[in-house]
Amino acid sequence: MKHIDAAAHTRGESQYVDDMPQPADLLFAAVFSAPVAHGKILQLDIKEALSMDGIIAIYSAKDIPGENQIGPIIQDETLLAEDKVHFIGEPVALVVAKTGELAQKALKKIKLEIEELPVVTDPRQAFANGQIIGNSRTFALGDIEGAWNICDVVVEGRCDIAGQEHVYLETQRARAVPLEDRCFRIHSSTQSPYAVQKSSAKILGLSHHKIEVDVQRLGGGFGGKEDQATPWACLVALAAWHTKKSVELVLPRHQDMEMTGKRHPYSSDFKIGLTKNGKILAYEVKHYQNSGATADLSTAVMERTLFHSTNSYFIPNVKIFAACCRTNLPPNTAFRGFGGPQGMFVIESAIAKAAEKLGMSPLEIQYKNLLQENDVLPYGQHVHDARSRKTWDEANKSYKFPAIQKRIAKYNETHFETKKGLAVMPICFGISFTSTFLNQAGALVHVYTDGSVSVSTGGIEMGQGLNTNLAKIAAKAFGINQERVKIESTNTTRIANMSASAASATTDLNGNATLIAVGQILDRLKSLAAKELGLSHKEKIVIENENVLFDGKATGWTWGKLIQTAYLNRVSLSAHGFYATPGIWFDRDKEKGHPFAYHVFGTAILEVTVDCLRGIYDINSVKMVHDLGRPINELVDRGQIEGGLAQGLGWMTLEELKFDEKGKYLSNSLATYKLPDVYFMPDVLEVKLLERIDNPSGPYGAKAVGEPPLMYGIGVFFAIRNAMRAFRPEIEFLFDSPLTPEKVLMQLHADWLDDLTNGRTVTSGKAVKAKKEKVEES
Ligand code: MTE
Ligand code: LUZ
Ligand code: MOS
Repeated sequence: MKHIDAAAHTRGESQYVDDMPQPADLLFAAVFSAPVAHGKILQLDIKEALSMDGIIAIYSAKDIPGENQIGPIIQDETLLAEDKVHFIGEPVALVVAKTGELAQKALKKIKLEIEELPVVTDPRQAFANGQIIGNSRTFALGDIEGAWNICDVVVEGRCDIAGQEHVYLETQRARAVPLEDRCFRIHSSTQSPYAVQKSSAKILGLSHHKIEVDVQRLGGGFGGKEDQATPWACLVALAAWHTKKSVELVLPRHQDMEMTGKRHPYSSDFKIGLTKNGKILAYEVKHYQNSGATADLSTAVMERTLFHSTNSYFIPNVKIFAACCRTNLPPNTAFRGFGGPQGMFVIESAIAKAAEKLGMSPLEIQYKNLLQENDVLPYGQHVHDARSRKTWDEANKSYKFPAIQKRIAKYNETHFETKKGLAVMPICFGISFTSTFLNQAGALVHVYTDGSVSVSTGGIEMGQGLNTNLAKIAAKAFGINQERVKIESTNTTRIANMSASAASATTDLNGNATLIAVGQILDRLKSLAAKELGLSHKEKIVIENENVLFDGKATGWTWGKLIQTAYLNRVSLSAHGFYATPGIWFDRDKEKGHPFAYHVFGTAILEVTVDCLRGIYDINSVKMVHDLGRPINELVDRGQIEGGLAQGLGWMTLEELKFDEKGKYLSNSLATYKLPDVYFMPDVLEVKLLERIDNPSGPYGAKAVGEPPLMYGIGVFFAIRNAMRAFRPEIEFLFDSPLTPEKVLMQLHADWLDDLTNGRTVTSGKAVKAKKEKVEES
């Protein structure tokens, strides 16, 4: 089965917020935001802007009728700035005009007088200043202090990990429509309709039931709309409240990039201790998360960093510290992996450095320490059905790691300017929201008298294929053709109090809720059929291919007949299903528990070629064995694996966020922020699925797929680094991402450049030349 939206997307017929027919009264908004990263607001002057033709109104904090507060976890975020601004791009005022162009024009005429305050952009400096959001946290296992003494080698280092733009194709946007009795309907490009409902109700001082949020689909979210779709929806709601007209806001790309948060950059210190055979005995890490100016989801993101700091490895003595550090940057937010990738990057760096010290292949250390059945993770959960080794062994069997290593060694002996590098990247990602209460979902299923089916859930289609999965789940559960099933928009009047579509758990949660709703209807239908057909064992009735069977034999009833009969007998053909993931919990006082329903495992092997004189590189191949359980729709899942990988590769290599020391964002367009394109993708991409084993937690045995494959991309950093080491083994390269071609070049030739700029004889240049001659000789 194809992605359910494939045809409509291809024809450009799929509707997004601003494609819906425009109401006659529609007005357009634009956001005026802070021009400096930290300061006191002295005066906001809107007179000139307000006098322009076509400008209807300009609103600021004082125009908010309810509470000016949209913080999702910690109440530290205003919708519109009050007396201070905390990052460049912080919303200060909202212009409402007859057209979007006019609204944008008016922004330039607004004057904001500000007394500037000191700006902090570095998380370590923020930490030193005591600018911490929430509490710092520590996960611990075993006896770390005792363990250092029994290690043969101890290695320390530092990582600096960059953030990442979401670059959803559809920028942030929302439309608010006033309804009777001071109610509002909001169309929002959000992963979390209930977050939008709650916050806009608070802003307007209304109860939740006065706000209806409807979401057809998103042109991508990637976490960037888990929480940060909310302000734009609140702003149009505010404008609709005042004007009593429909109002739409669409952020132009550069404003979207300036005003919204990104993946969190981290700066981390690690210390790792091993036996001389490569068994890891101790690991200590300190993570300084660059949270940006407000809490947003930072504390939850940091929590997932804690959970994934040992990736796929069992380490008996562990201490993991993390803190959210408040800086004057846009508030960073959810991004595919949600803090997990940062934690995993650091342990992989530690292993890489330890391997160099031990003169051992990192693969040897990785493999020796992979999780085994029933190993305990630092947060107290034992892994069950640990497929780390299984995916590694399967990948090794299919792709033959030793043969690749040998071929690469040979290549590097016989090539001077270009070097090849290899890395293996195992992943282990926990599935469930780490805040246990969020793991709940509802589904509302109607069967109409013609036998067609309507399914509503709290899940959001953001391109990931949720609706394709849900349609298949509902059709399979009913035993009917999939064409009969329609997946409705996500609407807060049909499904209440939904969690965000996030944490890769959307199909798990909403698919299970759908199965529960379908099960209720089926149960009623089977009781009726048993009665009408005079059959005593209703549990022997099944519906298959739209036919009602008893004990495997045809009854003569079709799906159509069954539904007609049910209707005439006044049997309810609607049901609401509710699902809450069983068996999960976490105790934040003890920092122990069982937070995840299960883990997703996999192993990828990545090969690159680096041009060591120019710094540029090619990704030759990525080959992996990934565990999908029993996929609902393999094609959709393969799309998620490839897309996630692409995003991970981009994060590690090309995508470089640039802020100056005053907190000004310099890479605010797609001309200055480089994304991977189809040419950048590996020449060879092989995805093998681990043999299909049911996952008891997933609908029909499926495993979540959305986020984990991104983390294979981390391997490309270490593959490039290995190639660099083949060229200059004497240099200790930094664990500083992204490893852009510029950084490759500068690190490979840093000493040479240093000699040049200081007027010294270029000694390293001579060394390189001598090496070239030697290789050519051989
Ligand atoms: N795939 C597409 N095409 N678009 C997206 O926005 N978001 C990712 C992932 N894959 C995303 C995507 C993120 S961050 C998550 S958490 C999951 O999809 C969410 O959907 P799921 O829970 O159904 O996997
Ligand atoms: N959001 C959240 C997430 O609130 N909790 C999580 O654990 C999570 N994990 C991944 C992505 N979003
Ligand atoms: Mo994804 S970061 O859970 O939206």
